[in-house]
Amino acid sequence: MSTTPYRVFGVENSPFSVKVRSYFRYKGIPHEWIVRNIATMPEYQKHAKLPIVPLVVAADGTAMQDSTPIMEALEAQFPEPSTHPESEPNRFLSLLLEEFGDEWGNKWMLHYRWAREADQVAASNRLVAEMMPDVPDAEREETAKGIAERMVGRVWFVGSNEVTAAQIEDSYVEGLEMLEAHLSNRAYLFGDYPVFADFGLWGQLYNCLVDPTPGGLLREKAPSVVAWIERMLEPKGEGPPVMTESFETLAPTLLPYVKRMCGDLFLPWSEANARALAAGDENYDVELDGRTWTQKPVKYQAKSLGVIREKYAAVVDKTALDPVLEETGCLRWLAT
Ligand SMILES: N[C@@H](CCC(=O)N[C@@H](CS)C(=O)NCC(=O)O)C(=O)O
Repeated sequence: MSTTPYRVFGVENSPFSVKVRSYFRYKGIPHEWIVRNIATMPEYQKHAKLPIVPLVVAADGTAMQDSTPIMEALEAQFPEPSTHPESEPNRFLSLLLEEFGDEWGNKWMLHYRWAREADQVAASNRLVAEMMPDVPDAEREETAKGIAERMVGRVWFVGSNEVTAAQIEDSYVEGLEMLEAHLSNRAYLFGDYPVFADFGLWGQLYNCLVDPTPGGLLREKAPSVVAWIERMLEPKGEGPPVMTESFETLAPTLLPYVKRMCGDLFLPWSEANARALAAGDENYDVELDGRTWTQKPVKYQAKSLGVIREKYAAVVDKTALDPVLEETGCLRWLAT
């Protein structure tokens, strides 16, 4: 039995794992980070109900999976320092951007990781080094090649294909440029302290930074985003103990990002995906920002759209929130 209260099974190369680890670090919740590899697999398998990381195991053996519910459960138990902005519209925008980071940010990360040879080689070698440290040197290259081949065949899952590649990459670059403007004069997305939005988006961009193509774009176009990525590895609050900035000072650079990323791309995509899944379609096409997107429907993202809609519905006083969601083109996808 471990003497630390929480064990976090994860992988450095998994955006959702590092997201949860940074959350533990920021909150100061005692935990042990356990790399899920061949050696730790039997212990992992004793607790995991789904074959995914992160897996968080409490001292009493309670197991948790899925990064957002994990953070919500911990937030209820360890409310300070809070990782939610204290009022609307900031509070809900943080939840929306967390969901955006998890689901659209994951398209950036996985697409770039497996789209070009240079990134495939870098990523597959990192995966072998982290998860199969005992593979003899002579077999390393072959093993990495096998991983790359398998993964290249699987990125359809996030909708990365010949039709969508340009839109994924354009949204990455546009998103970085907008985030650069936003983060050039603040430490975290909503001011001096990290909130759910930071953790969700960060896990994906932290992983983008280590691959040659997306990492090169980050360094070239977004030095303030790189500084934020580095800060978020061990996040600490900065400045006076004010939770987040006022909406008015965030809005000029935050709202354009929410509009382009969530209103024009992510939410209409998520809605089309959920519709196709409900209709039992094999494949779907949707017009996103004037371009055709095509992919097979995926289940988890339909469920998480339902969850963000429930979170929207649960906002008791929507007076400050609805005009902002309307202005950013998000309202029609959330208020159903
Ligand atoms: N929605 C889940 C997604 C977790 C997830 O997709 N994890 C990936 C790694 S980033 C995974 O475990 N894939 C299977 C594997 O690596 O064995 C979450 O937020 O935790």
